[in-house]
Amino acid sequence: MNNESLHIYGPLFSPFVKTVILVCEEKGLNYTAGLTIKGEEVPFKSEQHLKLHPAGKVPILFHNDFMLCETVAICRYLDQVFPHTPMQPEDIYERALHDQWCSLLAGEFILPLIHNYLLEFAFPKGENGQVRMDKVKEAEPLLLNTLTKLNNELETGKTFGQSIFTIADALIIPILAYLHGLPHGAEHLKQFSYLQDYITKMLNQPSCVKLLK
Ligand SMILES: N[C@@H](CCC(=O)N[C@@H](CS)C(=O)NCC(=O)O)C(=O)O
Repeated sequence: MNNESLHIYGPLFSPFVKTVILVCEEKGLNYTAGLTIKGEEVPFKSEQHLKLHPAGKVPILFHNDFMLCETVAICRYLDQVFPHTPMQPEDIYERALHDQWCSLLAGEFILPLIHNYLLEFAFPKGENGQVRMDKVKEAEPLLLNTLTKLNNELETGKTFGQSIFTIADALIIPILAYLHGLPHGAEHLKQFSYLQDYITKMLNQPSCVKLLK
């Protein structure tokens, strides 16, 4: 991709931005990332940002003159345009199930974990910047429910952590790495042996070592 330009708009701490970066890393692409567009700062939720994403979210991909929103759409696009190092199964049924899990992760599982649990640790809103443990407690049932579902899916051995590192892996590992790095989250993860093994395996993947460790 000699004269091509590939830029990911969004803050580097965002798990969804990290997903797109992992895809670029896996494919060995040259890319830039951050809250800039064409070298100019564009603040999160600024008028300019809100004009670009219909729901005012990140990431947004800029590939030459083409712009694309929504993490899963971006990852599929990158996998199609840069097909070396494929990140989706070839078999039609396996691919359909992979698509299903990408939708489930992006639409159902990741956001509740961020909004109800992780954001309280990342940006504590209690007195003197303390984590509000009552809010954390409230979020725990949903956290445990989500982790149980992921652990059960891992037990089937069909979806995540297969012979190729997939878009589904790139979607879930940033959020699991955040949880794993948080003493409170790591404690919960101890009950889920398949998830623990999966996290250990994924965090040894070179792109994850570079971005998530
Ligand atoms: N549906 C979006 C979700 C992305 C998302 O929620 N990103 C967060 C940052 S991690 C965001 O932009 N939050 C701002 C907001 O919810 O208004 C996608 O899959 O790309």
